[in-house]
Amino acid sequence: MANRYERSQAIFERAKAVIPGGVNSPVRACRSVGTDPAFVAQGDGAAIVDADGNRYLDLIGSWGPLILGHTHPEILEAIKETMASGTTFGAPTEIEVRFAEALRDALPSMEMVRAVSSGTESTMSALRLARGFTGRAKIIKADGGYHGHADCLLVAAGSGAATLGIPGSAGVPEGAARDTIVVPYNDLPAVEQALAGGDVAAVIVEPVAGNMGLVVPAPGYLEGLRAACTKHGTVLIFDEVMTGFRVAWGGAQRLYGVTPDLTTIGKVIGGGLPAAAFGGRADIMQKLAPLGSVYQAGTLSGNPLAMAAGLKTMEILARPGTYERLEHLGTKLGEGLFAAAQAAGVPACLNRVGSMLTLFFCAGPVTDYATAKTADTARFGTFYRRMRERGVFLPPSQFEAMFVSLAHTDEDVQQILEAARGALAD
Ligand code: KE4
Repeated sequence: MANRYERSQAIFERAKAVIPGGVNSPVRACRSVGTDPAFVAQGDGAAIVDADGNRYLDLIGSWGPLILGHTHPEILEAIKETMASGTTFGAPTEIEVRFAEALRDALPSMEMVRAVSSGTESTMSALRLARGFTGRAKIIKADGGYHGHADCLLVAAGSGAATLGIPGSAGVPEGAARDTIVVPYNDLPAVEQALAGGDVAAVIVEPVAGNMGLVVPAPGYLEGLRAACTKHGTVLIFDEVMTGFRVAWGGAQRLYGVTPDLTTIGKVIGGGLPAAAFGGRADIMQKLAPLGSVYQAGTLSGNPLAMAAGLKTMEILARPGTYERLEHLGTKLGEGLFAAAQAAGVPACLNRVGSMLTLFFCAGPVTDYATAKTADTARFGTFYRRMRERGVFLPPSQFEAMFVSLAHTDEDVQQILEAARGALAD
């Protein structure tokens, strides 16, 4: 049988000679699902085509940004139009103001906004700002929460519930980790215990967790974080890099009705180009250079092309029926995947909010990282490989979320479910 990955494999060999692991972001190497990556050649709405011409229905969506699907004509047009005037200036442009105004209109808690070029930059900057505003050193994050790769965030949970972090990566010095307290997600008493220790500048949390697989906030959890942070004068940061404009117009703060002090946001708002942002209470944001004493900067921050793609994306998402459609697709896919696992007698549980979802290969419930880790990752790897053979591109990790886009049709969902029934029967 012809090797369906011949070209991808040849490119991968070249890639490994010049890029560590052959990829520019580790998860893309597919190491946790026991196969090599397919190199993508073309996006096309809900689908992608790899270097060997194999076509897949895409449930990665570039890890969230492509809520409109690939090669959306209005997005490409907006970029082309903007490009005609230039690509970057290193000087302020009006489109950056429109972008900040659009974010503030959609998320009123973002009274002021600073644009950056990645989610990591947004969270790293927001944490420095919270520390500068409060004069405090400690930060609290959830075990299994991912907020990008700034040193103070690459911290593993120490032993016990609310203990000081230990480096979660080589190269992170003890000093960069020791002020980070790691607590279990959905565990409010652990946060209150950590806050009671004093000197906490910020709590940073994914209001819907997407980086341990999808985990939903327990009833009252977000409200509890809000009250506890207010009581201790600690800055509450909602990391909406993944949930912003994904789970609702605006984000999870609108869905759950809880207002953070700062929000970090990215992915969807870049429209497929590198753009992210952080923002929130004006009294905090005004501490930022050039107004205040907290330094933060970026050569391509507010890049006009990314602003154009992001603004057009937000404009399209604001149209009537958008989130109802995403909810419909997410429901169909989630219910169908769970039913397919049940029919195959495979222990599984399905967590979903809107168009982001995860099928965990364990009976569940999955409510935090400890329970997520009980999932059968070997079985997930087999499922991933079987689905790719059947033309469906899943995120290559049990601890990631699938994303459905507005480009997916009901027929696409049925095709995915057909593939899942086959893959699970194997
Ligand atoms: P980036 O620096 O990768 O743009 O954003 C970091 C980040 C921050 N906050 C949240 C909630 C995020 O999900 C992310 C990035 N998410 C991962 C996917 N789980 C990006 C994929 C990758 O690392 O290649």
